[in-house]
Amino acid sequence: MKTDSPVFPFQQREILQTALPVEKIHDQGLQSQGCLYGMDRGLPVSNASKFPPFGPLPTAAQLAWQRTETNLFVHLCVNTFTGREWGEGTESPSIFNPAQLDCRQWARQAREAGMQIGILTAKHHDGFCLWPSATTGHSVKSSPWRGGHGDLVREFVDAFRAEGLKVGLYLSPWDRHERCYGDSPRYNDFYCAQLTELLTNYGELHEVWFDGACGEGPNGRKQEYDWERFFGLVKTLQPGAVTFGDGGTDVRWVGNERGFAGETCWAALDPRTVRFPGDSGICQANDASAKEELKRYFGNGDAPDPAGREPRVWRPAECDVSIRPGWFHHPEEDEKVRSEEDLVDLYFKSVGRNSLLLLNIPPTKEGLFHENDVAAILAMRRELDRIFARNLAGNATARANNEHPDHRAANLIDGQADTFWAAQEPATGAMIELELPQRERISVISLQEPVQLGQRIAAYHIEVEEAGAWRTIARGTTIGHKKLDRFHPVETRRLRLHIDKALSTVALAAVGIY
Ligand code: FUL
Repeated sequence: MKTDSPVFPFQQREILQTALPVEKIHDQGLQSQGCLYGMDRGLPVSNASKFPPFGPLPTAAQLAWQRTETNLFVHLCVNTFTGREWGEGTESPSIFNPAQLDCRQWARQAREAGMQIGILTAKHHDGFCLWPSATTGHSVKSSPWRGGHGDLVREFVDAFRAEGLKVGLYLSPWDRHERCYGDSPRYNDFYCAQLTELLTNYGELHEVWFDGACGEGPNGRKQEYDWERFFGLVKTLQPGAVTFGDGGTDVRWVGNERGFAGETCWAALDPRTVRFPGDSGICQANDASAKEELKRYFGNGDAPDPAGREPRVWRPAECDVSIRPGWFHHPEEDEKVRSEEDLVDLYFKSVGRNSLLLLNIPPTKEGLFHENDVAAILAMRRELDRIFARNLAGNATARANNEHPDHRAANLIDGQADTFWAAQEPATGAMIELELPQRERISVISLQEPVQLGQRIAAYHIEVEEAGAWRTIARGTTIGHKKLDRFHPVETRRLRLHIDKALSTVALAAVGIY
């Protein structure tokens, strides 16, 4: 696969060309939300001044977000009571009554499963609001739940924070209930008023999720979203939150809802591919193959251009996926919950491919997580804890064939996320040898780049010594925040990591051996 240039053939790129020219995006300062070059950004970097960053860099919020690794999505709305996946917008609020709702149950299970951010659908496409919004009567205040005095967003954020978790909110731009939808300026005002309520009344948010889905047919109401205004509101009112949208601005969709990133996964993206921040181009790409191409592209991202000619922004991929076939709870799917093995596999294909796993668990009509879902996430966590229980690299010695005097190979195994090994400039290839005190059986290797200085590794392979000979056990392309390689267990004492290609001087933060 081509990884050093955009994966689009030129003509398809033309179709998806930006409505706002890229210079305009720069002028409007939007690019600076995700891709400043420079070190003065509050990022944790040791000896930063002595080692040059490369390409676009994460903001502090993007870096903190990526380090959360596994997060929880919660889909609840009128669909939970109608059995649908997309509501029509005509549902009566009187059907919404999750009588035993207990957000503390969700939060406790999420914490036990190792999740760090909980994201709730405050409003899905049907327009029903889980908080008593002043903008509409189509909300919990018109429902029998808590006698019409409830605020589910409030209960959610309080419960998650009480369990030590962070929170995020999803507010669907597509609204099938609201009558002014399609009257673009009016609906944009309406949407911004809802967004402002969520951004100002519920304390600190860590992620705001803008869903790109829109099922309006050819005769539907055509709404022109004011994305710039939406993203601007978040930046002003919740500067510590990342914004998720198909193409960004801070976090991009991975291009599928099956929970995996591309094997090659750059955190960077060419901002011209998305017509403007928040717009995937998918709605506009009417040719099916162009849509598929775009989705694949989101899984891979774009390599930074060492010559600096191609514009790139830092927009790591998020893998959103449901634990069941649907996003909402349907009792007939209670036996179709993903298995522990499947969830662990998703972890390796999302977190283990420089992405992040956002796993959806839909509460039942009663307002509780179903026991099958709870059992599955707890089993997943137990298995991950078992796999990663002991990092054998902690007792190893590390030697590199090329070592920067300030960034020694020993930094790879010191257990510190912010220290790193680097080669003497300008080496774009290098080799590290790790020696364990005795032979060990191993089946997983974890690699991490110091992404606060950019993402640069493009190809590597790992060898183990067996009976005096070296055998390749894994090969990969990108690493980024984290790359996990799983292989048939081998017994060895010595391993070699060859960085075969990097776009700038090689640097690596950590090696884990399990
Ligand atoms: C999609 C939506 O249409 C689904 O209902 C769900 O919310 C998923 C996370 O995003 O675009």
